[in-house]
Amino acid sequence: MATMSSSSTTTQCSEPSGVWSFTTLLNPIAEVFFTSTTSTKNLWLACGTGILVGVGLCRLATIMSRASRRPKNVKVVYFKMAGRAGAVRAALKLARIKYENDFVDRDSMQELKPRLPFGQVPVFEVNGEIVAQSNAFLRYVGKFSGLYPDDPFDALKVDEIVDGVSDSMLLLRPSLLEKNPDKKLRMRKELISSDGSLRVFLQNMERLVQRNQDKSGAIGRGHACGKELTIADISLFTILKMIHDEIFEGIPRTLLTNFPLLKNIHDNLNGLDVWGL
Ligand SMILES: N[C@@H](CCC(=O)N[C@@H](CS)C(=O)NCC(=O)O)C(=O)O
Repeated sequence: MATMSSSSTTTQCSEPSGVWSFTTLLNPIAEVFFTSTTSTKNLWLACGTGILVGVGLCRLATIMSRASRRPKNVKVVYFKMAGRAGAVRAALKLARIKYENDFVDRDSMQELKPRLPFGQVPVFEVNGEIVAQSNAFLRYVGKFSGLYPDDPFDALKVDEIVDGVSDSMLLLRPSLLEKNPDKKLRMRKELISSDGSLRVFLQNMERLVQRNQDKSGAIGRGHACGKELTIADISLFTILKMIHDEIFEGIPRTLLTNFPLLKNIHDNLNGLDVWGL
């Protein structure tokens, strides 16, 4: 009968040949360290400590340099509503960056138009310069508040949601511009019909959030991607809130009950005291 010898135990615990592992990498280093003389060990320790201190100092320098670039005063030029500026205002509040609202109406907008980079609002005044594009500005603010990941892939996943939300706003535009109230309602009904574009957007977003949450392990924690609050949540919240608050006649808040993860994100963020103008 075969007995389990110490050599068979070793064989069982060793890595399969040809497979890279962390221990394969660390073993030669550990071997050198533990067979070294005391003075060599001290050299190793000094090198390790030096590297750690260096990395820490670099990180501190990045944080300080970023802090020194924080805009002192920002102006948000937009209508007196959330719309495409709601997420930016919320992010500015979370980043504790002071801002001022410069409200426009349809008339003043026409006057301003020739001076706006893309002839549209919102625009943002920062350090005396006018900058357009709400998502670009949202990312800029997110970088000062830890709401936008440093890791390029995590940032890409955040952008995927932010830009998706931006597209969904375009779906509402034709019915917003429609003057005839009956036609407006018909258009809204169409948007949320079983294959209507707003419903399909919400279905796709629910599925994406589900995949993101499965991957991050933060299931049901009320975030759109990753484990922390990001500008993806803030951006997504703005459209969910518009639906929840029934600001578009003909689009009822009950629509959200079909999308439990999105509803959870709405409920999770609704308590933040950052949603005003
Ligand atoms: N991509 C731009 C879109 C801005 C946009 O569509 N602005 C609308 C108001 S929400 C506008 O200025 N419309 C007036 C026009 O185009 O003349 C952004 O996100 O900032």
